Amino acid sequence: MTNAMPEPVLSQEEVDRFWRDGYLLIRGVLTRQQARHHAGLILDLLPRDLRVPDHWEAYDGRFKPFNTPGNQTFDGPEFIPLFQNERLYRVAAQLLGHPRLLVRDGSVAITMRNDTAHPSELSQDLHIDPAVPEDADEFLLTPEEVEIGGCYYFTDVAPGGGGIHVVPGGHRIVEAEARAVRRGRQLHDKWRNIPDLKSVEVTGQAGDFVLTHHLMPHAASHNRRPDVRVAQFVRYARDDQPWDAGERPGDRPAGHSYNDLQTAAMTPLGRRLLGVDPW
Ligand SMILES: O=C(O)CCC(=O)C(=O)O
Ligand SMILES: [Fe+2]
Repeated sequence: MTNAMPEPVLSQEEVDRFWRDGYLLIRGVLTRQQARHHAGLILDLLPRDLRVPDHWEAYDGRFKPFNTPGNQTFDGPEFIPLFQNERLYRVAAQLLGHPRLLVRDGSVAITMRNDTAHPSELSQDLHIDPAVPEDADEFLLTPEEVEIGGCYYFTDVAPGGGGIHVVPGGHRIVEAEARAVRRGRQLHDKWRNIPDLKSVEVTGQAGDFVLTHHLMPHAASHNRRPDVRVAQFVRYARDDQPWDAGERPGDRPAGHSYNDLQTAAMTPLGRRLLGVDPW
């Protein structure tokens, strides 16, 4: 493996659209068959007797399985392919203009039909999950700080089907607001509750990936349809990300903690993205 930029995937129009809107749907990152396989793995986490474990989150028909209490990352061997998808890596490298990336998160969500008469279609407050730790007072707003996150859809997500909501151009609104004040990272309850923005639902098909800028306000929505929505979240950071992927440099123990079954599932690219091998 070299450290050269991988072959670009997106057209210039798509690159421009991502930076303008702050999000972009990438179609067919997985085949429908691969998507169905991963939907099945995630649905199988839900116990047959529907006894939802205490350490999972469950709000408004949206179940967030936790791997172990406090740990929402699913990175067993069967999930490793989702972290090392070649096309998604190339897209993230192209957008970040940087070939040496690290991948993280790997949390999953199951959104079932929910007929609640809630006045908003959103089942969460609009928020961001930025690379910058919550106790930092300022965003750096440098290119190195930018992360690209988003979610795989493993099921078809039709309108009203619990698709993620985003605010077109919202990442630029967040940046401008944060620049205008001191302690910009601390606005709106650390950006966990962003008021007064109009969001749109991102629909898609099984195997698509919704890319989002890390300053993009977003939220989960109610699923009004019979079909379940199954998704997984991953994020790409440059290897010179100043916050060490959401933590302060040095907060994380050196080296990796993957076992042999996990590393056996990793490609050479995956080993670098997951921090097993150096870039
Ligand atoms: O499930 C979704 O569509 C979005 C979830 C989300 O943004 C979160 O849990 O932080
Ligand atoms: Fe989020």
